[in-house]
Amino acid sequence: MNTNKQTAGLRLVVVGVVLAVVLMTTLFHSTFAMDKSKFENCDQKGFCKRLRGSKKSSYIISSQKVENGVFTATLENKEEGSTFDPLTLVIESYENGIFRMKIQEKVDAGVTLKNRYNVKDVIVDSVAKVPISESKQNVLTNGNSDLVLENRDDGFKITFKVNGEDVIVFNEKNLLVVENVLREKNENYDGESALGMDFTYVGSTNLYGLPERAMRLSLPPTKDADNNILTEPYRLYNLDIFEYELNNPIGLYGVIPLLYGITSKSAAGVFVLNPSETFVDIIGGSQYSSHWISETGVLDVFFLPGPSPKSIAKQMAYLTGTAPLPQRFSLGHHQCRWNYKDEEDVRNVNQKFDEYDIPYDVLWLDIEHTDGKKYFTWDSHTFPTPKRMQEDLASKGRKMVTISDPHIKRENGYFVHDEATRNGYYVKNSDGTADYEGHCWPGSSSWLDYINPVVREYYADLYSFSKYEGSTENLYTWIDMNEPSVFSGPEITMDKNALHHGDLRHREVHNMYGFYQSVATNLGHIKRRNGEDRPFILTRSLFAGSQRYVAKWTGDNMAEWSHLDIAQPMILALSISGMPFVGADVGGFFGNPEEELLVRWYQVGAFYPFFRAHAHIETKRREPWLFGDHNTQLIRKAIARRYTLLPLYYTIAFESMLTGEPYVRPLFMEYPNDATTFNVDDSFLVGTDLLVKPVVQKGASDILVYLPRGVWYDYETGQKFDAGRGKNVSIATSLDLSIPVFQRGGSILPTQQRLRRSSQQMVKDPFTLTVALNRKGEALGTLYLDDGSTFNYRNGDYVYRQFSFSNNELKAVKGDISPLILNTRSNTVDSNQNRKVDNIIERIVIYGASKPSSISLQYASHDGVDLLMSPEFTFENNVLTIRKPQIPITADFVLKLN
Ligand code: NBV
Repeated sequence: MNTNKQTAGLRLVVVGVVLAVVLMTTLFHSTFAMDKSKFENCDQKGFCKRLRGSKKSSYIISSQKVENGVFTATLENKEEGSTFDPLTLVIESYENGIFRMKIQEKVDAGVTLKNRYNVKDVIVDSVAKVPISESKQNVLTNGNSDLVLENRDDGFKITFKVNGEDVIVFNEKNLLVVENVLREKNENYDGESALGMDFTYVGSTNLYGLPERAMRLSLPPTKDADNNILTEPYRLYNLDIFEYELNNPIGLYGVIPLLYGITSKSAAGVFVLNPSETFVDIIGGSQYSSHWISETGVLDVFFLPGPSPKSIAKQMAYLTGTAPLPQRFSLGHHQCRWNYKDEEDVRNVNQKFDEYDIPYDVLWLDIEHTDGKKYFTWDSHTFPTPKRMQEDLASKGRKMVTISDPHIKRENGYFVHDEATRNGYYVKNSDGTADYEGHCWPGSSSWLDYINPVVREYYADLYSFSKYEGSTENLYTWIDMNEPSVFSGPEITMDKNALHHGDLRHREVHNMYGFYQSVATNLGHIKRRNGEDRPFILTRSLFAGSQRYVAKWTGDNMAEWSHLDIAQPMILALSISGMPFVGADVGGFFGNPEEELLVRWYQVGAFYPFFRAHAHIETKRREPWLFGDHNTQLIRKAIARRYTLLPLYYTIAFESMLTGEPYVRPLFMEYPNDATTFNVDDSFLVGTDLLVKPVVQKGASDILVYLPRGVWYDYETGQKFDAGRGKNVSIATSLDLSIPVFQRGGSILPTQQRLRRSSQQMVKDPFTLTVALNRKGEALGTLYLDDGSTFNYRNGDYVYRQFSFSNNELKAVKGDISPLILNTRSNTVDSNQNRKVDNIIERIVIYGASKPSSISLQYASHDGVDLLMSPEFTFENNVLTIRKPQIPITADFVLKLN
């Protein structure tokens, strides 16, 4: 009886516990969901609804002429009684076969027009125009690519031709619309001047670009070939979406309006210079097309000829600039959390990294470090001695980053608010009578109007050491919430009618608000030390061109396997669109990662260009030593791997500044003729030479990796994989084995193998070269070195080495940067390198060589004496290791395998 009662009681308890767990899990999950009711879709936006429907035009080209290398024409509407007004079409051209097309209302059409906003500051000054000529009737050429103009019965089309092949057709579907303020007005009218247009990507069913969203890299159609709606269109509108959902075409924090298509023969795309809210449909079928709908602005399109995905990246960089060489420390490992509570917390965390022998470079402070969310101040209770704290970090070669959001607390006596109010530096409300006000972290807030260059100067000066009290030269900046995020605003952002400098409505510049905060913050960092060192700034929002000023991360992801998985395509989409310095929160921002997930995230995060662990304030602490010894060791190993590769990352970043190629890239960028790579976005290449395959599945014991054509070597063991013309290989994996990483046969990688506390302590360390031979027994590689922080490289204060292996000889010579330079007008690097360094090469590892009988090494010593020696070597498991050759890194040498 008694036992029965007990069992019944126990059962009740068990049921209770189960119910509680179920309830908690549901609750937990229900807090983990994007609130879709907060965001509008295309149908709820008048302009999108109007243009996404069947609104078609039938323009034809008339009165065309080429004058002074510029093409102009009128687009006349063929249909009688239609609401479409005549338009002006202007086409010009730039170097590299780029065409630029602008379509606007014809000003002599007898219509009163509001001036449309012409974007500034995105296209760099160093671009150069190339005159257009008419090679045949209706064929415009710039010498590199052509535009063929054609009037058909139902309207005109323009075909972009590269190497004689059609690649993109503009207006094939007659979706060109330039709304006119007078004609379009009706009671549902919410915009003033919407734009619509279509592009067909000839022969392509793989379209890429349009960051930022949590999607696969190859963008799926949003409509089918018959124009049936499949999903919402892709949305290009900077938004702070709380707990964003995966595979939702809605846009996240940043926008780069680039969309290109590839086939196994070509790549070609369009870059649409428009910062207003834009929707893009991708229409499926045997070849995809895109339909662009912008709320306002100028119809301003750049046609990018490719012909390869890499050349598209270069053409974007040619137009919008490359990312400058970052501070070396910023390529190290960053430790962040919302929030490190106080100075003692910072001290402890910093110390623990040393105790556990885990390198890191930067400790980050989130919003709680401020006095009541007033940026440029410190909470005097928790952070009473910020300078001392930074100096303490600096004594170990480390830096600090503080956050600085764009909302300014409306509190009298707060100097930023007082000055901004007094000087009229805030964005204004819709009738321009008062400062725009909204709710954000500090409570009632206003937003600095970065669109105004005067405000940018003002904001830049806030970063001066005298204005930003408690800051030192070891302090750098994180700008968040700059979409801008406005808790009380429509769709959690700023009212579209808010007024900016120059009488601009917020709707006209929305997607550039974060861009301009980036410009101003960057300027502040340059100014505070009179240009002595390079800025380091991380942003959440961006627009095309932001790469010139900031690094970028993918915002508030979740501690879930699916988010670990999507991080790769998100990073790649930004990388191929011009923003190379990117990363995702390692560990996942929301929620508590299980141990396996955390370890897996570190293992791949260590290969992201920007490598930072971060976590939400309500999560459990998750510094690397909190998960048991074994996991700590695994995380440590992952981080250490990044540090050994720092010379490679730094070299890639330097080369990227000159070439415009991204730091990490999808396989198709290096293997564009291999169509299998088009849908591979779950692995990536670091530069051209390391293939990284993240493990994003719990409990995985083996994993399929696609190796493109050629020979690859397991980066750790040197095990050789002949991929023939490209093939899948199955690789054993476990947490202990880490994730698969392969070195490309044909490459030479510079590394530093000694584990230090931070990047600064590695400066004098010797190098290891890892040579991986291709089928011909050849390999190439480079190494860039400088002081890590200043702009002195511009005057030649750097070392750039080139290594090559062929005919059983490894040679080192001075590297030549001239073939890398994308645009000589924007190049600031002196090609005469003159830096003196004492580092040596302490080891050379060769994958793919056979065992030599002896090795000879020849080089000139510092004082010019010719040295000849026979370094020691071992040959084990097909890996040849040359021990202690001790060659000065700047010496030209020849190492011969006999
Ligand atoms: O400043 C707090 C957080 C920050 O930790 C995160 O990285 C940002 O993306 N911030 C967003 C604001 C609130 C997020 C819920």
